[in-house]
Amino acid sequence: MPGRTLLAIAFAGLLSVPAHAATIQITIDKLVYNLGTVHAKVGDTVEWVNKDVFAHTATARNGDWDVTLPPKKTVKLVLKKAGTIDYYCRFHPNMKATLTIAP
Ligand SMILES: [Cu+2]
Repeated sequence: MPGRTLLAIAFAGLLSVPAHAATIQITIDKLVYNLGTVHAKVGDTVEWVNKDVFAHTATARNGDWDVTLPPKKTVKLVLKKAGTIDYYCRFHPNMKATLTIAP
């Protein structure tokens, strides 16, 4: 019977990874991130949709990532590290938001 138990654990592990990963969409319209605070988990994907006609960035204050968002484009980032990340736009420092990433 131990063989069967091991198999069950392995199978559950395979299933749990994709089932928990989510894609979170954050839209930028008229110099504003539409979601101020977003709760995510390690492994989730954040997708920034830039609806403006100029470029923005999503720049983590702690230096973990710096994503450039060209005009009218969507850019994805897979979250790899847990933490509370305040981020902003390097071109428009008034644009600010927070991502809390659970392990
Ligand atoms: Cu900007």
